[in-house]
Amino acid sequence: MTPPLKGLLIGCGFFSRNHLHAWTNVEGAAITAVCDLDADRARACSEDFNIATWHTDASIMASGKFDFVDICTTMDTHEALVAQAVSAGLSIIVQKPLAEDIITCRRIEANARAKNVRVMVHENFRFQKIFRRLRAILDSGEIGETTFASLSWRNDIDVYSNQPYLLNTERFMIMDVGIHMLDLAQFLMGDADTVNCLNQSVKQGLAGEDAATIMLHHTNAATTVIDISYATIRRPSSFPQTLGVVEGREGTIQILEGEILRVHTDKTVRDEVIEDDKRDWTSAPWTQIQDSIPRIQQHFIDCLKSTNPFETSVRESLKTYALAEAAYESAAMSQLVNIQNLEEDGGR
Ligand code: NAD
Ligand code: 89V
Repeated sequence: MTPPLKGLLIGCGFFSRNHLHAWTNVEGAAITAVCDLDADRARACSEDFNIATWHTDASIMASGKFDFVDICTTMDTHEALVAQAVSAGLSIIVQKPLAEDIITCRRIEANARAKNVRVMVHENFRFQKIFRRLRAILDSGEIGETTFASLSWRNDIDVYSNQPYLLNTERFMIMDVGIHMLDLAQFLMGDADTVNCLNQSVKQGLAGEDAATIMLHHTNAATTVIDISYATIRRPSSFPQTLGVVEGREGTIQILEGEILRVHTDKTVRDEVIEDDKRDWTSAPWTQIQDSIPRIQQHFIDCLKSTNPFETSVRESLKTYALAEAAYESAAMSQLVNIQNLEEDGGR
């Protein structure tokens, strides 16, 4: 029996507890130490999750005690932490957003590639059960070639109490939520090449946009419309559900509240209710997001062991961050933007 891969978790803040719970569900790996600049946070995670050691200096990555690192810090810290992990030769899973702009994302990717270190972005929306099932229905051909999709995230959850940094993030909604939708759009509909985007700042006092409407043209001529808002008053709130539709030449799949896929063909319609894994540590309203974390973390470990490519490798993710960059460019210039060259070294 091969021993489990040993992991270091860096960043013991709000979302880290979901990572740590999820690592207890992952086969073939274990978190053997945690690290946070804040000793109280590091110690609390170590004690609460029965993890032997805790640290306050990320240079412990170079101790030779770990096989991988799980970076659960905010995007402003990712380039430095990934660089330290690359230098230590550790495989890396790093939380979204990878970085605040495409130039930094490209630098992170190029540095890891140059040293042949494997890096995956923890982008978990595509690992939600409802989207794994939706992808499987598309793969079955039941609704034919896709032509249109809409992905909608509209609620007014108080995201700011748990994630206060979002109040002061200048590139807010597209980098925090839009990045999930842009990855989902590519996961479901394929690569995109042009972007049209309108941003809005609805809630008073935020540094960045809290609503955006993005239209993608996919290379197979399909269109995706993404609409996101943290300023939408609806009761009950639909948080954290992504709602919408995928249309094909032979049918339609609606993504409905209550994690329901409604599959229409010319002659039939059926509902599929997607149940979460009923883990004892997940709880409303975060269940749908929490439920995806063991799945993405297991994918990371399985790919490390099998050398199969990560679905959300840092290289693949450059497409997503190029679309996000293009969305900001489009909103600033009020025009359509082609992402050509944006994801490549030396691009804009
Ligand atoms: P947070 O600010 O609550 O926690 C981050 C922690 O990292 C802090 O405790 C900080 O002290 C620590 N840290 C920062 N730099 C460090 C360093 N160099 N060495 C050691 N520790 C360091 O942040 P959070 O809300 O937990 O979010 C972390 C990331 O997770 C964000 O990028 C966020 O977008 C993402 N997130 C993802 C999901 C999801 O996967 N669906 C949900 C929520 C948040
Ligand atoms: O899930 C996330 O990435 C969080 C949220 C979108 C809920 O704000 O940052």
